[in-house]
Amino acid sequence: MKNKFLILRNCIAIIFISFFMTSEKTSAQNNNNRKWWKEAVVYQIYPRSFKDTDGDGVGDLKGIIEKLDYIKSLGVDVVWLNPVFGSPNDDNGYDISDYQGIMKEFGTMKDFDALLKGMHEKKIKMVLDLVVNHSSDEHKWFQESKKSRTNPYRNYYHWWDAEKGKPAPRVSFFDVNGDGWKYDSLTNSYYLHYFSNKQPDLNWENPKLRSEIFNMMKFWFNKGVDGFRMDVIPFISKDTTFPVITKKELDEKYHGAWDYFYGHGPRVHEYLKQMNKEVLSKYDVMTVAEGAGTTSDDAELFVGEDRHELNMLYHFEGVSLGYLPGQFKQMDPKGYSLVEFKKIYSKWDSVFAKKGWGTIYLGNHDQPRMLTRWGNDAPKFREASSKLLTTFLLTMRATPYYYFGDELGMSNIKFDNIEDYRDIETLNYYKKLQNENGDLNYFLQGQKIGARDNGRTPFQWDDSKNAGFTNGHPWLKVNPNYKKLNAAAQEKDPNSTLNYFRKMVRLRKALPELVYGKYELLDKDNDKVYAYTRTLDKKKVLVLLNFSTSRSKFEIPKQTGSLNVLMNNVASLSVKNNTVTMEPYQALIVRLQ
Ligand code: TEU
Repeated sequence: MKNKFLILRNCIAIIFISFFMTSEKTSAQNNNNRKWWKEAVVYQIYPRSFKDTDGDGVGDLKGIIEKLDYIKSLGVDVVWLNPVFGSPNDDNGYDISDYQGIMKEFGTMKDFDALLKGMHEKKIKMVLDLVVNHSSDEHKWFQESKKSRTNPYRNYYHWWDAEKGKPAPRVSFFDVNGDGWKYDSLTNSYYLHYFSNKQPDLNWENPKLRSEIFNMMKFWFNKGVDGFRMDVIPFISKDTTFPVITKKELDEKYHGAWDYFYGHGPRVHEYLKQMNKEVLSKYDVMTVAEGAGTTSDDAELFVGEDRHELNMLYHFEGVSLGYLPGQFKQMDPKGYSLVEFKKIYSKWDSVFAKKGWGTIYLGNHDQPRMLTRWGNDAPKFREASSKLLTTFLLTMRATPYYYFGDELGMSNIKFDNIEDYRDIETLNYYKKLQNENGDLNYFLQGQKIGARDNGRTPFQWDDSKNAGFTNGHPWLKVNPNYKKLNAAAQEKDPNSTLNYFRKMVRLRKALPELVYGKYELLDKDNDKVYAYTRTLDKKKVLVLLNFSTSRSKFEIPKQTGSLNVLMNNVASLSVKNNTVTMEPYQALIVRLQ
């Protein structure tokens, strides 16, 4: 009897141990690839528009400090701040004149240190913006560089001596004439600028410049900063013979796109490897490449673990969908195709399924408000479609980059007049069109959807003057819908978009399958419903998103018992025989057996 009991006990023990070992193995496999920055939800703050405390109409660091409890209440782990460094603000901080100082409108280094400390005390990490493809022309390096051809800083930038003739054309994104070279009579030379002529491109060929940048990065990491988002980082390497690029060559080799040409410089990966070896590998930090000029074919070269370069990359393929080809940010009157949308995000999931890691975003400071662009800002659909987009962002296999104000369902301001715009991109494109006798009206219509300023209007805190953003005159108009649409009102409503975002963040944190699980697209040709599953260790959830203004049916895999619904963005649920009839913009997350 005793023996029998022992055998049974041992058998149970063996079964238990082997079960434990297999489950250990699976979680160990996952553990190997687990990283805090994969599990994080990143909240992007455009400091200029978040909260002003000194009445100059521009947000500041003290304003962010004041709102730390709010940020914490969202449940996010990381805050990415757009550039906070010394800058004359030709391009709102993307033109840096002092990499180790704070922009005077935003405050002082003391404020910065207090902000970093305050965030860390609340267990929120801070990511800064690294803008090193170019500096400001007011940076002391450039001020020196332009003085003479023999100045020690001459080679910090790309100069072309005019006696060699005009340099081969390069396109500038923000230049009034679209010209990427600017002539400087003082030294009878041209300098290169891919963006505005106040943003000269830095010369990464020069090892001294590289070491200045690496030291500057160490300065911030030694302060305790947790990572960098790297502005147009694929553009840093140039063929400095500046060969002629013919239209034919551009079309055949570079998909007809200047940014693709710029993103494929000869030494970019060598530079990033050096940066990794000398700086990044020495700290536990996260890095994300703004992947301008890259495609799914070369993304892995930047972020594959075996490459020792960067952690994550964000692509532009998703946010470019729906614009008419060859035109500047003009929406296709038919809107965007959901089938194409699914194709793009599914393809990018597969890119990072084995190597590297992706990001997901639908809005940022260069984009219009996600609600207007990807959802529906008509009053009837605002709330549901805003929650649906939040559901999408927080259920994909990629680190979500969530743009401040989207949790309220903020929408495009849609200015009628050019005078209301502040963004250099819009203003200079307008001037360019004026010079060319272009159709200004058509352009302004397009900007109501596409302009960057739509995503930069001040945060709507409450219904007091200027939405509680400033006591002064806001640098950019506040969206008049703030009277109803503001954080204070949404705090009080358990069903607000704000509280929905909080719930979604909590759900993502509670279910590892939403972070690491395998992604599978269902019913790919359905042009109304975006459906996918996320599976990890036999745990499976189904995400159903009705991206349309009409009721849509969707057949779900057969379930025993009643449907286990984890999330529903509308009050009702209609299921019959495994067919769900979804309300316009309904989003559901269902646990599958
Ligand atoms: O944006 C890079 C970039 O590719 C932009 O040209 C982008 O395509 C454009 O804004 C879309 O309208 C980065 C920054 O995010 C942006 O704010 C800066 O203006 C730009 O670099 C220059 O630093």
